[in-house]
Amino acid sequence: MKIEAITLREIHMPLVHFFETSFGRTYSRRILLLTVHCEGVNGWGECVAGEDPFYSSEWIESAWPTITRYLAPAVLGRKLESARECAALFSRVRGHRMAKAALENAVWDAEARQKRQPLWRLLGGTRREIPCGVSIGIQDSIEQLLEKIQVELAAGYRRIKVKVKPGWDVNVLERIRSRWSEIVLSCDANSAYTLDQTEHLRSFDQFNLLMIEQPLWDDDIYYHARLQKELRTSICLDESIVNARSAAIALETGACRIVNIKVGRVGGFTEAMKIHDICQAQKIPVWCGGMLESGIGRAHNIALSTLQNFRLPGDVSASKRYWKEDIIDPEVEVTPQGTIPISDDAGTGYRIKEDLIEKLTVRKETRRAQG
Ligand code: OSB
Ligand code: MG
Repeated sequence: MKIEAITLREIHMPLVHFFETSFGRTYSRRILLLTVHCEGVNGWGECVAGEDPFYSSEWIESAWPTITRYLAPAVLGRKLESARECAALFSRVRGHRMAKAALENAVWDAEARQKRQPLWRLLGGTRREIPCGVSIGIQDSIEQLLEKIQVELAAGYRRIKVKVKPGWDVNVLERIRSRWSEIVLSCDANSAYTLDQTEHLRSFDQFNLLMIEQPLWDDDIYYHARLQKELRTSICLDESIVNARSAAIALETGACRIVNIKVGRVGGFTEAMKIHDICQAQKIPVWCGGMLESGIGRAHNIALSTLQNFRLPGDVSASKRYWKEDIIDPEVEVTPQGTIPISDDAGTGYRIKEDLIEKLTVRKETRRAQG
C-alpha cells in the first residue's frame, strides 16, 4: 500500500439539536476529514477534535497543521504493509492523538478496501450486531430532557446516558428515576467535580446507575482511584484514558470498573485494540464512546465495537439523531431492538457521499509524495 497523497478537508455540518456538556454547548460541527490515496484505493478518516480545546487540548486548528507538517510527511511516499505501522512512524510527535488517529484510521480504511475485507474483520471483530445507547446533553429544562429520554426509549436504545454538572445532577437523576425506575441509566460529568465533592457524588449511589463517567479532572487517575473506593457506583473513565499505559494504570489502581474507548482520544485503532485487550484480560468491560461524529467516524466506531469485549452499549447511535443528512449511504440506523447490524461488505460497509462532502467543504488541502 503506497501512500501517494493525502487530502484534508474541513466540512461544516449543523447539528439537528444542540449538544451541551459541562464544558459548553455545540450547535454546529466543523469536522476535519482526511483521505489517503493509495494506488487507486482511497481510505477515509475523521478527526474527532472539536471546534474548541475544551474536551481535550486538541482542536481542529491544532490537528490540521499537525497533520500537514508532521504526520503526512511521515507516511507520504511510503509503502506500508499494514496500518499497524503508522503508530511507530508518528511516535516522534508527542500527544496530538486525535490528529494521529484521523490519519491512521484512514490507512486502516484503505487497507480494508484494498484487501476487499470488512474493516471490522481486519480489526479482529466478531459481533454481527452491536448494542446501542444514547448520550443526551444538558437541556434548558428537566421536562425537555424527560421528553428526549422518552423518544430514545421508544426508539429502542438500550442505555440512556445524561450529562451532569453541579446544579444539573441529583435533581435531574431523581426525576428520571421516579419516572423510569428500571431503565439502564448512566451519567457523564466530563470532569465537572473535584474530590471535595465526594459526599455529593456518593449521593448518586441511590440512583442505581450503570456508571458515572469521568467525574474528576480530565488528566487524573489517582484521585479517581480514591473516589472509586468511596462509591458503590462504578466509575467509567473517558478523558483520562489516553493510551494502553494509562488504561493499565487505571486498572491497577482501581480508578474505574468500566472503560470508555474512543478511537480518536487514544490515537487510532491500533492503540484502541491494545486497551481493549488489556481490559478484556482483567475482565473490565469496555464500550465505544462518541464525539458527535459524521458518518465516517461513526462507521469506524461501529467496526471497533464488534470486538469481543465491547460488552456494554456504546454512544454509537443513528445518523438522524445528529444530522439532517449524513455523508454516508446508507445512513446509520438502529433497529427497534436498539442494535446496529454489521455489514459483510468490504471496507466499512458504508459508501461515502463524495458529492455531498464537496458541497459541505469550506477548506481543502492536498499533500503529495515527492517525486
Ligand atoms: O464525553 O462522551 C463524551 C460528545 C462530545 C464530547 C465528549 C463526549 C460527547 C458525548 C456524545 O457524550 C457522544 C455522541 O453521541 O457522539
Ligand atoms: Mg464522556
